[in-house]
Amino acid sequence: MKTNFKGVIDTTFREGQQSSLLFDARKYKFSLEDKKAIFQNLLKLGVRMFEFFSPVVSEEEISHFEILKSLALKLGYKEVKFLAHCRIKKEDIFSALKAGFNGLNLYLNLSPYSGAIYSNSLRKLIDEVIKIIINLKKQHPDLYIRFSAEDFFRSDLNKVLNLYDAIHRYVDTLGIPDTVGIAIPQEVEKKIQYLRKRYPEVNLEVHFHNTRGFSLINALTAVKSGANYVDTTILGIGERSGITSLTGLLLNLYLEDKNYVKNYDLKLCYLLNVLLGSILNMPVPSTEPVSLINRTHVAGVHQKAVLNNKQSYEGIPLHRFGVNKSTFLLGPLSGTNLIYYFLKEIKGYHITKEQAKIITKEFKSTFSRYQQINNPEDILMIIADSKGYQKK
Ligand code: HCA
Ligand code: CU
Repeated sequence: MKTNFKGVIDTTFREGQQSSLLFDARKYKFSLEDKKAIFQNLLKLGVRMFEFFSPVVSEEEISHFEILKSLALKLGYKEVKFLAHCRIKKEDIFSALKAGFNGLNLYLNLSPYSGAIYSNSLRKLIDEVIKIIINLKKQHPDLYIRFSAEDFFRSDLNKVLNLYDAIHRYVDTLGIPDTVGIAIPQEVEKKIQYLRKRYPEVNLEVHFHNTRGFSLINALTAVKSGANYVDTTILGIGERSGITSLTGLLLNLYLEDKNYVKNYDLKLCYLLNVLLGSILNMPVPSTEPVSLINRTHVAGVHQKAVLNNKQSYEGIPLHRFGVNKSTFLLGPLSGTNLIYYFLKEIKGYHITKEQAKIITKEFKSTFSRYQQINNPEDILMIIADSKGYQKK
């Protein structure tokens, strides 16, 4: 398989910290301990590029970045890119270099909604950007530089192309962010293929917001159309409805072709989702592909079928992504098979299938009477005990 895809750029520490879920969890930002746990597990998974806030945001962010950088070295990870998300402004760039970043994710908004072009002519803007970038490369030849025209999909394509034509020789990567999440896959395919042809030598990085629910399909489409990097966060958290989910993307790339994700230890995916869920004090959302809920079965006929053959209602090998078991929710929709299995194999009652059938009938018809008991399994055992069945 010929692919341009080189990997994900994780921005949980930058875009992710702009998520309202941190406000809901009354955390507002990650603690150093949160960041260390997230960082170490992302490294283990195989992530090697991390985006951070511009150091001008706060002294605390700088000190956390320094600690994480030395942690990576201590753990023996040498080829890690630490990318500072900076406005194309001298103060941001200077403080990022001073703090010890080895890459800059620079950005500027050219869309009609930003005002940047109107307060300045495009020619003048391009000259300024190019001067800064050429100087940077001259003084720091090893510095990784990415440049993004923010709100790419609402910007005048010709204006962005004028700028990208002028700078593409001097940067490592050109960014294509869908800042407000308006792009649809057909447009993504067309534009990425076009940019790929126009700039064959430079990396293309994409960044999709999930406003319309398209961040995952847009990212997948971009990779298939020739993009090199995709920005992701764990659980897709980010500004407004967030961006592409890291594990959701890895799963979908795997289903497309295993070679895309050969550098990732996929079985750590679910653990990462659970880790962030625990930090945000919420379960892994049902919209996440790599979730236990995708292996949880409720209807009796489904439960019976899955007990015989998992593939009957599980279409994706989620066990490869760390979701190691199927779950059956016992409730009034469950059938004899599951209740027999549960009482005999899990709880150790000496019962026959016929006896399980009688218990099931009673369980379904009397379930609503046990309003003070929250756990359906407890109700089931009260009924089994009332019949005098013995446990092993
Ligand atoms: C932001 C906007 C941004 C930047 C993406 C990029 C976006 O919060 O500054 O630098 O490529 O979605 O455009 O996240
Ligand atoms: Cu963004």
